[in-house]
Amino acid sequence: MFESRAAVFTDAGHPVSIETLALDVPQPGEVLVRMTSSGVCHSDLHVRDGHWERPGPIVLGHEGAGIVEAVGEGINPELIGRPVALTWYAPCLTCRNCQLGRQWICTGSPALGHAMTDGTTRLTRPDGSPVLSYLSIGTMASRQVVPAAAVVPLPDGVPPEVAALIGCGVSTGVGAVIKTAAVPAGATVAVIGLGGVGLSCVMGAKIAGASRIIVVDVNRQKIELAGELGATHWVHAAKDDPKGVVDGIRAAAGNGGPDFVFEAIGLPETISQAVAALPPGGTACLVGLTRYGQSASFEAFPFVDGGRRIIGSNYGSAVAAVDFPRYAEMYLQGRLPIEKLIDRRLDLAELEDAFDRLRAGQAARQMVVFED
Ligand code: PAD
Ligand code: ZN
Repeated sequence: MFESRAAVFTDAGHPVSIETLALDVPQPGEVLVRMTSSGVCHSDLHVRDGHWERPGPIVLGHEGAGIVEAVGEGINPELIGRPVALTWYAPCLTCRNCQLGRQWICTGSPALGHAMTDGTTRLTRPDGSPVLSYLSIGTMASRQVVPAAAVVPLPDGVPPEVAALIGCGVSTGVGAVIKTAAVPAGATVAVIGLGGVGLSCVMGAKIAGASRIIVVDVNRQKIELAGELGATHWVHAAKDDPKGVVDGIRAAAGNGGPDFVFEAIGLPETISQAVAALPPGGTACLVGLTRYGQSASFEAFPFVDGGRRIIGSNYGSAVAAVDFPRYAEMYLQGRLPIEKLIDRRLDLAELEDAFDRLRAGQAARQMVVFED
């Protein structure tokens, strides 16, 4: 039995509690990871604020990296001591989508139940009651047991925070551009919303060789950071002037609008802006996740008449075992400056403050650091 210091979500809209939980040893097909870093992603905040129903108590966090400390039966012991990034969508490898190579929309992932593959959890409170792990990995914990399919070893030399960011924001944003939308060199790209995900879309557009990269945010500091990552044009969005945003994107792109628009916030109004900014033949790629039950709208006639497209991108179409090491390699070559996303480092105890800053759109990526 181990101990784990973890951020536990129990009730929507209430602060998370920092608790010391008991952690059982890994069972067959499982891996024990000592966490080194966990990013604070807006998806954790969606859960914390009750936008998505999630069963409590559950350890938050899904963008993490660590060192393997122990393995269960059937797992290669050579993994012990290896630095790994964690995928928040451990594939079942047997459902139809996995068989088709589309692990990012696996329908049998243990992540759907926020538990191990057998549906049970390795974490308990002192009274013996079980605690779930968000998306089966609950990375806001000093130690975790996770399904082996969630663990991806990375090449040497990748810092823990960079590894953690590859686990969600980077794969989601870079992958949306280079995998889901497959943006060709020379295309024009706009990105609406510049959090960890949108800034990663900017990095992806740069790698893809986009000719113009237009960025949109309400926060000027985010726009400046996007400039360091490759943005060529910007629109400072005023929340009360949606048409001004659309006009600004179109003017900056030329040719009637950008070939691709990536929406990386998840608000109905910015989704509508993404579609409205498209020229004929353009593609809106929706990356931001809304609250449950929300719809977005667009004017149907020009959409059809102009042969426009809308696509959804989950996890940047990531096949973690293949794509995580690729992104890590690009980081090591200096082509993905992932470290620039790091806004500040914090202790788990400061998580509510980090959520406040994220809610206000102030932070790029805030990283929880775990002391050994
Ligand atoms: P974030 O909160 O760090 O970034 C959002 C950005 O949008 C901030 O920079 C805000 O200033 C900006 N913003 C807010 N409102 C507006 C507006 N009206 N106009 C322009 N800019 C605005 O979030 P994040 O980057 O962590 O996550 C973004 C979304 O992506 C969020 O909904 C998250 O849940 C989702 C996500 N999706 C996937 C996926 O697989 N599709 C994975 C991970 C995260
Ligand atoms: Zn995330």
